[in-house]
Amino acid sequence: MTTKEKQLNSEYLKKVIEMTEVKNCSEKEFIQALKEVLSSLEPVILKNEKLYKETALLERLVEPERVISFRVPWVDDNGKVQVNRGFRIQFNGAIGPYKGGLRFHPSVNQSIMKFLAFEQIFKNALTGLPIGGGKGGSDFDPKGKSDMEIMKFCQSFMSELYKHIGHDVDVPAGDIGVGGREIGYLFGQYRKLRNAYEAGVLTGKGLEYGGSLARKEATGYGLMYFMREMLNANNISLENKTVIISGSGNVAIYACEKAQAMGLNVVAMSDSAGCIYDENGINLDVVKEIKEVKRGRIKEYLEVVPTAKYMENNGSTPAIYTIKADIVLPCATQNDINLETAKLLASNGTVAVGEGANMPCTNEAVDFFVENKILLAPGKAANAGGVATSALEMSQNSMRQSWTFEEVDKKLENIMVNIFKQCQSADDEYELGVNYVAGANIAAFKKISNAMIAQGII
Ligand code: NDP
Ligand code: 2IT
Repeated sequence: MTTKEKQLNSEYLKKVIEMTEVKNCSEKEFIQALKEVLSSLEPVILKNEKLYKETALLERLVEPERVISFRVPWVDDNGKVQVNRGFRIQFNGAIGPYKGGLRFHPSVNQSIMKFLAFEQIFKNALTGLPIGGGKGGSDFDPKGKSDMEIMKFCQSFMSELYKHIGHDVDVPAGDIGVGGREIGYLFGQYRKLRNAYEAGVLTGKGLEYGGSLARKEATGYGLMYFMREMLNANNISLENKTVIISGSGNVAIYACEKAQAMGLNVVAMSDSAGCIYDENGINLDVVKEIKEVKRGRIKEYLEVVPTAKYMENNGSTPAIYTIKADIVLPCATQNDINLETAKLLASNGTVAVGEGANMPCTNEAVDFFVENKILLAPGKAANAGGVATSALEMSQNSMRQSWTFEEVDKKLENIMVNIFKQCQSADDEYELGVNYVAGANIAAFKKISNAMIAQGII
């Protein structure tokens, strides 16, 4: 039980949390996300408890509008039939068409899909753009698969998914294991099945066929814009700061690129097997070549930079978090930082943590950071630059125009500055004491709850 749960005064909130735990008892990540959000909403719930109760606002908020699960059969290069499970969770469409990525990873299950879709509702509301919350994916493992196998899988996945999506209905994009290559195959199959060129049905597309400049960079760049705002607001200078970044995928690479452009020294990056430590600063061109071109492992960095060190993961704390750094950017996956790791970071002098990934800190780690005044930029705010730029891609597709890199980047920067302002305002209004996790949840909730109440009991 986290500290926040123990202190709840709202009977309505307590009842809803209990109910959701019973109803979703086998879905631990979903329950974790629900508890983090719901328990932080108490100050706003108490102000209007009667209305929320009468309209069953919270009971409706925690129940997805639709959960779609489907079979994905495909034939591998050896002619063997493989069967995976596909998902699309259309969680909340009050603000706009469902919007959120697709994750291809063997760990994918309904609980992970629902936690991601639930977080996405709040994240998308914070962007200020008209997008509802959704998420999807499959337990398909892209590692070690040939290009042909990836294509066949994507085609089979889309053969079912296409029935449920559309540019005004639900707009998927990438997430772990889904990047430009996969979006290309998915778009091709959608176009063939629909016999129409509906560019806005997917985002993260290639630049040749409706993609937006700066979408690839957006999540990582946006994270650093948010970090800059948060550090400035708390009088912490960016100068001479060292950074470690978990992961070495899309988010991690472009967080590193922007951090370096801001003059920060990024000394470590990782993948699920271990991390590289280069005290002179990571050579990002080498990482890009390994990850974006060769689709290799992070330890191959040492083949080009032999002075760097490689540390393999063993034990409950990923090796990267044993490295001392002022700023820590978890950009890999959920629950990467538990309480023990959070304490280790604190003892190493970390002043700020920026969640590039979705829910990379356990609830106990979140509480520890907040209580110990380590600045925490919550994922649903700090990594919203990706989906925000996806929404900008949808706008460009609707207008049949495209903006320059600088135009999109500037809009992204403004959106991130505005998201930080919303977190700060909620923090001030509810006297949260520098708690941007609660600030983000409250700011997003206000918008979503107003939209849901205005639209009646649906
Ligand atoms: P990628 O697939 O490009 O990269 C994922 C990275 O995380 C890889 O380095 C991968 O290592 C590592 N990783 C994945 N799963 C695990 C695991 N179980 N344990 C340890 N390491 C792991 O994904 P993205 O960069 O797109 O996504 C990273 C995070 O950011 C996710 O939480 C995603 O939900 C979130 N996010 C992504 C956005 C986007 O626009 N792409 C937007 C907002 C959030 P390995 O190769 O060894 O698996
Ligand atoms: O978690 C996320 O916000 C994403 N994976 C991006 C979603 C999107 O629709 O661009």
